[in-house]
Amino acid sequence: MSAAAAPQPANASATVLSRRIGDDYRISAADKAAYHAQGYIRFLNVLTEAEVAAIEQVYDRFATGQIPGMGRDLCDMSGTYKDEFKNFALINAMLPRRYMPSLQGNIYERLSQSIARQLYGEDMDYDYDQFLSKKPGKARAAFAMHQDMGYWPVNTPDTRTATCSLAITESVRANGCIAFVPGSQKAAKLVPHRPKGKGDRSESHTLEIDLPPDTPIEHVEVPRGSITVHDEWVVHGSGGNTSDKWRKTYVIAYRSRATIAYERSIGFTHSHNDTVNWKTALDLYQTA
Ligand SMILES: O=C(O)CCC(=O)C(=O)O
Repeated sequence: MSAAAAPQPANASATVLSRRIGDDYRISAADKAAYHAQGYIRFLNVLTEAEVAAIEQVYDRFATGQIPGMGRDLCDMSGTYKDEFKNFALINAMLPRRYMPSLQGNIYERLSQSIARQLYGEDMDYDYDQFLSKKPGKARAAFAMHQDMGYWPVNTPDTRTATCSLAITESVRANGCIAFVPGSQKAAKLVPHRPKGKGDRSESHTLEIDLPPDTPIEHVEVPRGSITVHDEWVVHGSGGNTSDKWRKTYVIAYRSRATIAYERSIGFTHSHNDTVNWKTALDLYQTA
């Protein structure tokens, strides 16, 4: 006689979706697999309106140039270090937490750390943060296509990275949302990067790569309060802002404790004021 089938709980076959539980953002197995397959993922509506509004008040002090003493950490990623702040199109405030320590421990930090640790393990810690703001009506406010590894020391042994981007405003094609080449992270290899414009890195921090014209690109549109995450090898960038509204993004990247310790020991802090004493993608490109 066969045993009677055990009664199934009502939701036994229901798919478990990614969801927020307090300061934790629980990633579903399907989303985790999609992240590793594509090199990026989006999580919709993670922060509440009140949480984003509170962060935006601080954010706007950087985006309007009210924080003194940043040197090259306040620059235009679509221009040069010589540009005057009033003429910036893509305002990049590096390391806002360094210049305003009260940002430490905010709700986005707590949620994004939970995301990074689920994707890569409990040794993932805060590495750097960044505010990226595109002014309205600035077609030139594009972030050139690149791999994040293109900007970092190339000899770091453990490259694992989860870079989280919180949409402080909605992020859509018209205001220059982030765009990825799906699966381009799979080779885990640097493609040649060159300095943007006239080719002098002392004039501009920005690097760029050439993509074949038929390269598939996914533009990832998200509402305010959503988070996208990408890895260190995926090719990505973003277009200009042709809309009449700002695009504001709050980036926090997580890397392993060992990697952070190693990179600090060679003097790399992600500040544009660092003196570069390490091998970069540019050395590879110039000697290629
Ligand atoms: O959000 C963007 O426009 C690009 C940001 C980016 O390239 C990055 O965070 O690595």
